[in-house]
Parts: sequence; C-alpha cells; structure tokens
Amino acid sequence: MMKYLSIIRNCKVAQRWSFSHATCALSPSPSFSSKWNCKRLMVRRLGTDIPTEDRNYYITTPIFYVNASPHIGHLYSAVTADYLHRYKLLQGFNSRFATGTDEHGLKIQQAADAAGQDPLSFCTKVSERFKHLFKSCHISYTDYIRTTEERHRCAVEHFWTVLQSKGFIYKGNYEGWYSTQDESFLTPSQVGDAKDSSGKEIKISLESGHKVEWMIEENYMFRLSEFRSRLQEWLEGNPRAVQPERFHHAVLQWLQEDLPDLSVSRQRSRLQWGIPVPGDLDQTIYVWLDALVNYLTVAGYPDTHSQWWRAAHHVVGKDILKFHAIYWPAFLLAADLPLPQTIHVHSHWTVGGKKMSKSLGNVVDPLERSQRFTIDGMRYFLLRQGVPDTDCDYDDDKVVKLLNAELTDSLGGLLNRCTAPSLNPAQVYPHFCSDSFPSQGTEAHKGRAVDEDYHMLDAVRALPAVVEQHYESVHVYKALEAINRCVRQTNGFVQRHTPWKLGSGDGRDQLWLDTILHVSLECLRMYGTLLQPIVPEMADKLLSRLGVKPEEKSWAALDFLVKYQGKDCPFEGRALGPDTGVLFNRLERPNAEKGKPKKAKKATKVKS
Ligand code: ME8
Repeated sequence: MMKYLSIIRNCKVAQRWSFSHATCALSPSPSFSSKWNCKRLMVRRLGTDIPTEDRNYYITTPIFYVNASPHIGHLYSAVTADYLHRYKLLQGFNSRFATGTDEHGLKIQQAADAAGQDPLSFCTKVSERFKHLFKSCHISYTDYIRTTEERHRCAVEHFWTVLQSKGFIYKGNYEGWYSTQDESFLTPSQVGDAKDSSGKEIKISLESGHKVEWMIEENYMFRLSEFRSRLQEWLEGNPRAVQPERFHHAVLQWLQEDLPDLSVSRQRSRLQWGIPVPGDLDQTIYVWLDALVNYLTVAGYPDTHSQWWRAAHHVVGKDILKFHAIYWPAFLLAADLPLPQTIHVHSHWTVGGKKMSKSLGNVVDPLERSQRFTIDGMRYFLLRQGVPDTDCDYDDDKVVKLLNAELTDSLGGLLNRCTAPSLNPAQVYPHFCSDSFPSQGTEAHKGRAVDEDYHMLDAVRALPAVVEQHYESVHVYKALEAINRCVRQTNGFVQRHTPWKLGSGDGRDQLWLDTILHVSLECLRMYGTLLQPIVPEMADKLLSRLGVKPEEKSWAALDFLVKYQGKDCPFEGRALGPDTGVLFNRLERPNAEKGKPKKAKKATKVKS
C-alpha cells in the first residue's frame, strides 16, 4: 500500500514538472519564444490544474529548546522554512508554516532549576525571545506551538494511547547511555572516551561531543526494531524524502546498523517536567516523542489533521536527522499515519570551524546582527551563503562584503541606473521598440541589440525555472547565485550600450534608449518577483519603485518581456512608483576600517 501511494505521489510530482521539461525537450534547439511558452504553460498549470487537496503545503521548523536564547543557527532554520512558505504562497498554494518551542525534558528542568525559576515561567520567558526574534526577522509563521500547551498535551496523550493500543509500546528495562544535552539514548558504538575541564575521564557522544551517563531504569519501550524494513522501503521508494541526497544515504546507512527498541518514557522521580504517561503517573513521556508530535498538534491532531498532515514537509538541522528520519516515521507508521513528504536537512553554522551552539557558548546573536546588517541583509546572507550539504563558517566581514557586492552595487546599482531621472525624466516604464531589439534570427541584424543581449534575454527567460528548481530542492544559494549572475548580465547590457549617451534628441536614439530601459526594468521585475521569498521588504521596495501593483507580484506574473513577442505589456507607459531611496545601503566593514580615517562611501547613485 505504502509503495502504491508513493508511486502515485511521485507520478503527480513528475506530471507537474515533466509538463514543462517535456515541452522544452520537444524542441531540439528551443528558441526564445518556444522556451518562453514552456514557462508560461508551467505557470498556468501550477496556477489552476492542481487538485485543491494538492495545493496544501505545510512546512515546519524544529521546535527549539528553551534552555537558552536563540542564535543564528535557529534563525537559519526559520528563514529556510519562511522562504518555502512565502514561495508556495506566491505560487498559489494554501501554505501553513509552523514553528515554536520544545519546553519539556530533563535539560529544561535542569536549566530552570539553575535559573532558580519555576519551569513554566522560565519556558515562557525564553519562548517569547524566540517569538520576538522571528517576528523581528519577518518570519511569517502561521502557527507558533509550545509543547506546554493544553492542545499539545491532548495530542501527545492520544498518540501514545494509539501506539499502546496497537501493541507497539511495552514495559521494559532500559540499560544504556543517555545524553541529557541531546536528550538522546545511545548505543555503545556511539559513545567514546574524553576528559572534562578538570581532567576527569568521562564518556561522550561521538556525534555531538556531549557528556553521556549510564542509566538503568524501568520504563516504556517502543518496538522500533520492528520498523527497519518498512523504513527502508519508504526511503527506497521515495528517493527525495530526505534531502539533500547525502543525508538520504546516511539514513539508509544507519538502518543497516543496530536498531534497538527505543525507551519512550522516564521515571517520574527523575523527570517531572513533561507529560505523564496516560494511565501511569510514575512515568513521564520521553521528550522527543512529545516534541515530534508537535507537527501533528498544529495540523489539528487527533480530530482534523488529515488535510494538512498529508502535505507536511520538515526543515531540520543535520543534528536531529535520526529523530526525524527514523524515530518519527516509525512512530507515524505505528500510528497508521502518512509519512512526511520531505525532510529538508541543512548543515550547521560554525564559528572558527566549531558548531555554533548554546552549550559551546560561541553563538552569534541574530537580533543584534539583523539590526546591524538589516533584516533582509541577514536573511539574504544566510540563504546565499548557507549550503545544505556542508557546514558554513559565520564571519561578519563575509556578510558585509557579500551584501555590498550583490545588493548594494549589483542589484541596487542597476535599479538606480535604470530609474534615474537623468535617463528617465518622465519617470515611466518606457516603451519597447521591436525595430531596435528585433526577434533573434533574420531580423536581428537590423536592430541595435548584439549577440550578448540575446544571450541575456535567454538567461533571464530561463531564470524562473532555474530558481524554482533550486527553491524546491532547498539549494537556495544556487537560485541566488543564478539571479546574481543575471543581474550582472543586465548591468553588462546597460554598460555596453551606454544609454546616458543616447538622450540627444535623435528619434532613433530615443527609441533605443527607451528599449534599453524597458528591457532592464523587465529584468529587474523578474529579479524582484523571484527574490520576494528571500528578502520580502527589499523586493517589495524594488517592485513598488517599478510601479508593479500588489496583484502583479505573484509567480503567475513571471511573464518576461512580452513585447518581444509582439504582445501588449501592461507596464509600458505606466508611471514608476515613488523613489524611496537606495535599495540597500552600503555597510561598513566591521574591523578593517577601524583606525583608518573614514571616507563616507554611499551606494552607487546615478546623478539626477
Ligand atoms: O534539537 N547551525 O532543539 P534545538 C544551523 N528541540 N542550525 C542550527 C544550529 C547551527 N549551529 N544550531 C541549531 C532541538 N540549529 C529539539 C528539536 S523538533 C521536534 C525538536 C537549528 O534548540 C537546527 O535546525 O537544539 C537544529 O536542528 C535545531 O536548531 C536544533 O534546535
């Protein structure tokens, strides 16, 4: 049955995507207009042909522990889920986006004790910090869940009862290693020797480096070992269930190893801060079982979850892959619930090569950085620089260099040039003249466009499909790299034709000047539309400056340069929006400038 469902699901996805690619592939050497049509068809299909239930999209972040304040790594997961949510909305999906905080367990109990506070007030305080960060950074979540909420307790109790009634939970004796920092049970092969700061011999988790302790307890066990082959089947039948591919392989590899039953409760005498096991008040439900169910709680479990649960996608850091790609699917299979569609895994932000983490005390404050580099600046940097497959080192200097180069100079410079009153005194979206920029082929020699200009059109026309592909696979940096490459090409186009030398009153020159500006603004409209999920405020500023109306900002409006095809362009002749200043202000380099006399450097601005 599972296999059958996954085949149907894969077919639907394949249909949706192959539609565009197949159309493209039919043309041996697709011309600008045939590739163009292919794109239009795909957008139309996304807009109208998908059955309503397939238009739901439910994206989640991990729920974060409240033992300390949020850092850049947490913001990265949230920004990743946020762009997916915004992107899906722009495509016309009904999208739901959940984030929140994980508030139970020994680690939180100990942190609250250490702070001398009662656990709930402690959790509330830190949970509010996460909420504040996310709101400040324009994380547009639709649901914020705290595991101390009543609705969640009901969902967890119900879920537990289902697993127990189906015979997947039994009382047993757990004897083995436990890491409180990771809230994780470990097998002997996952444990190694180390010394603590006082030189004492200790045992640590080989994966996280956190200290582990031997524990012997009578508690409830989940029959995880029974699920090995079903998990393998799921992964083999759904090669894109865990992305990127290397993590998919990692999970399959783990499934070849020992998969013992999992302890899913702790004795109440040791852990009071959690949800009691239904019917046995001496035991508290294991915090990971409790936490994972949050995704169902938000979806409306146990009463109204099916509509959203079928559309669930998770964003997680690689540190919690095992919990999401082994324990969670096993719990869901046991409860007869569908498995998540995708688990998008990302690697870690490091500082000086070490994972940024609360326990190592090397965290970068995301709120302070988003004030210093702006919210969109931080969002852009994290998504442009973060690579899902490999860890990425955080460095303020890198942030400044990247944002100055790509947002201030490249994109901001292009917008400035093309909207400057000196080139565009009427402040309108200028007219396109097909005699100046005729269709490629026999007519081309009659116009003023050169080969590179046609290459640029090809690249920008192909851009939405390229960006979509990378947004879908969460290789955002590749999408942003592609956009940035096109922005550079458009800057090259403007530079090549020096429009500032064309405003001499000669009629033909004026038509060519208008055409250069029209093409450039069309390119900018594409970039602004595609960048909305990443830098919402900046993209909005850009599109508003071009005079694009709110209803023209969706994915369906990614029709590039329709005048080139002889069709009417709704923007032509329309007044530009008001000039609200430079798109992205140049940032000061953090340390390099210290001690040097400061030379005020402004964003490139063409004289008006
Ligand atoms: O594990 N780089 O919570 P947590 C990138 N409550 N991302 C990072 C990161 C880093 N250096 N550090 C943390 C938990 N993250 C559980 C989750 S879900 C049902 C329960 C991000 O506060 C990344 O997404 O330790 C990682 O997986 C998550 O925060 C861990 O957050």
